[in-house]
Amino acid sequence: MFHKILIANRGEIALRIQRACRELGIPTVAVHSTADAEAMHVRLADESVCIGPPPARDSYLNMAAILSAAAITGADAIHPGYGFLSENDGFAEMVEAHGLTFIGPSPEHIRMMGDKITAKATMARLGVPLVPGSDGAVETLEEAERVAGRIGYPVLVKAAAGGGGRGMKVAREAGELEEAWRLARAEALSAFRSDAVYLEKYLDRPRHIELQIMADSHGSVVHFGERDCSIQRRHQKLLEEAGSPAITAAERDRLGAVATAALREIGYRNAGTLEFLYQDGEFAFIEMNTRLQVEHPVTEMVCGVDLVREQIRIAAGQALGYGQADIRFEGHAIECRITAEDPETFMPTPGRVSAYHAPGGLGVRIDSALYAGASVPPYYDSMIAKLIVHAPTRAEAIARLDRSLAEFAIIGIRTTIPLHQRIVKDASFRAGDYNIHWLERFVTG
Ligand code: MV4
Repeated sequence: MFHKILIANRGEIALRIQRACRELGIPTVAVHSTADAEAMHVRLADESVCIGPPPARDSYLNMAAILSAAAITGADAIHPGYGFLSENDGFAEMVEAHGLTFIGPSPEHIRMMGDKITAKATMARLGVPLVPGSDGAVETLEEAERVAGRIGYPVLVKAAAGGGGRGMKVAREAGELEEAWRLARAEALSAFRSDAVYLEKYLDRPRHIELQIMADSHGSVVHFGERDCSIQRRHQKLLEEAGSPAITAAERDRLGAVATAALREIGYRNAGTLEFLYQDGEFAFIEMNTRLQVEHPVTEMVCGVDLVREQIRIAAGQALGYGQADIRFEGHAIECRITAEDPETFMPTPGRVSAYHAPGGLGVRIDSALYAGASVPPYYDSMIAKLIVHAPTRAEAIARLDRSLAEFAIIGIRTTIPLHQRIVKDASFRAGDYNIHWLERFVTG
């Protein structure tokens, strides 16, 4: 097992990783920018190192500073959390080149899934269902026209290096293709320095359902079920559920079997998430995330597993020690991402939290680095707390969420708690009747 783990992240996820380390008896090193000198992830770590000024590119993305911090503290492994360097194959490679362990997949697998075209081709070869589309990259407008003619409009032009919706344009009919083609390529080039694009049939009202996978370095691969992440706005998720109100246990088992077989075949290691669109009873793979995700707690609550602990054990070479048949799904879990944003305009609201009171009681979990007197800096992601509830049924989880949101007091800055309070009272949310467009209409209408 590792002797000391450096956590290359901040906020709630840095705390989450520290908690897993502490339960495994492993000391932790926190890194922080000058803006985070008083942050909870620094206060609770065994050791801390300041790695630079507030802008992320000078601190939490500063690979040389992070590797130096690991060297001077004698850490033998680095957990990247999510965001920042978590899906940077060059960083994973550099960590290993310095004789340390990167707690995550191999650099090769990070690279493979970072290119959506390679990711799709790999999954297609292994029998995972895809959205109809181009066979790989589309090089010319003429080729795009041919593919669109074959799959039928509407189509989406997507950046190979894409993610978060950037470099993605819809063409509803043939007359819109040239414009979508040009815009997607230009946006891809400026955002990702690559103008490689591909085409897909546009699904107009899908749900966003993802499957949690865990693989050890001995060939064992299991899944921990799905999460429904359809409640989102501008590619930022607000609320996630495990399981999805839209799918049956039989559909989960079927998808899980195909996905785990595929990842076993490519020798994938550590945590991963396969993203699907689900519409008219069918799953279509779109992307794979090669990191721990923000919403992992809902999966932990229904499976009773510590996913970060599993990541660390696997990175240390340990076997999972259980199989798919040992994994049971119990009850229902929902997570609300609470951000320091105006609940109507979504403008960031950084500042000082003068008073703080978190909800509690049976089936309530708060993952947050907030405390009374804490400052929310303007430089980073605005998520300040995750409220996770677990109950035997979805209806009971919603009741628990409703009462927990009413208990939650974050004073001094505006937050999205009032928006979450409205969502949980909505009839169509309660019916589980929503898709990826639901929230946009809810907040504007
Ligand atoms: C799609 C789609 C509809 N049809 N692909 C958005 C970002 C990237 N992760 C994939 N995305 C989408 N791909 C086809 N063929 C709709 C979206 C999409 C979306 C997907 C998941 C979660 C939220 C979304 C919001 C808008 C669009």
